[in-house]
Amino acid sequence: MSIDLYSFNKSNYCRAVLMTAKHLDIDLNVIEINPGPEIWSAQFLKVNPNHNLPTLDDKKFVLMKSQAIMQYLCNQYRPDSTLYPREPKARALVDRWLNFDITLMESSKQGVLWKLLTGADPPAEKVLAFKHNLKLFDQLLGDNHYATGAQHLTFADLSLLATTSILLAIQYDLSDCPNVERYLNTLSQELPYFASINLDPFTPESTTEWAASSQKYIKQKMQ
Ligand SMILES: N[C@@H](CCC(=O)N[C@@H](CS)C(=O)NCC(=O)O)C(=O)O
Repeated sequence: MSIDLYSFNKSNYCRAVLMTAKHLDIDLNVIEINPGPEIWSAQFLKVNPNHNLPTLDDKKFVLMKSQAIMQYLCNQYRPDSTLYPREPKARALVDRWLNFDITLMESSKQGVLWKLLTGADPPAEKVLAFKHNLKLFDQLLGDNHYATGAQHLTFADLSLLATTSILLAIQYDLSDCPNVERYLNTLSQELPYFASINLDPFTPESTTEWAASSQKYIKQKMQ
């Protein structure tokens, strides 16, 4: 029996899980779902009444929330992987970055992706909040090759890369954040699965299609 992942290829949360599975060499049966009306189908609601993506179904063990899924895949199938180190301080640094990434992603959604997802300009204070968080990311990252400062990749990197790679896809000006720019450029070259998971889903045509369907869905929900 396969491990099913209900996923949407443009979602940062889903891309973080997909990179984790690739890195850990775990085979997933990916079921692509559009987070519009499709997530309200009776079939999907039966699997996840909370109707969000990613959702993992490992032989009837159903799990949502990307970070929990990443941790589960590692703990269950590759407990010795350095992606989620066991040593408490090393693990705490990963967990701290994962928490920081939630803030970064939320502010990116409201300050950068807003226009694309809703068709409306984001409020100025949301744009400022995103810029502030990105700058903070730049400062916290410093010269580190990997986010935690360890000599190896961790979940923190996969989550942060999934969040910030959208900035590469939309050619966001990163000149104010040289550490983030270097980090993204270096790791996007280093990780063999990076481009296919994080960049390929954002062709101009499919991004336009995504924006149109998201804006239509949001309009319908607000009526
Ligand atoms: N914190 C959650 C966020 C998941 C999330 O917001 N997923 C979006 C797709 S990017 C979704 O499914 N939205 C539709 C919905 O929640 O109804 C995670 O880490 O998995």
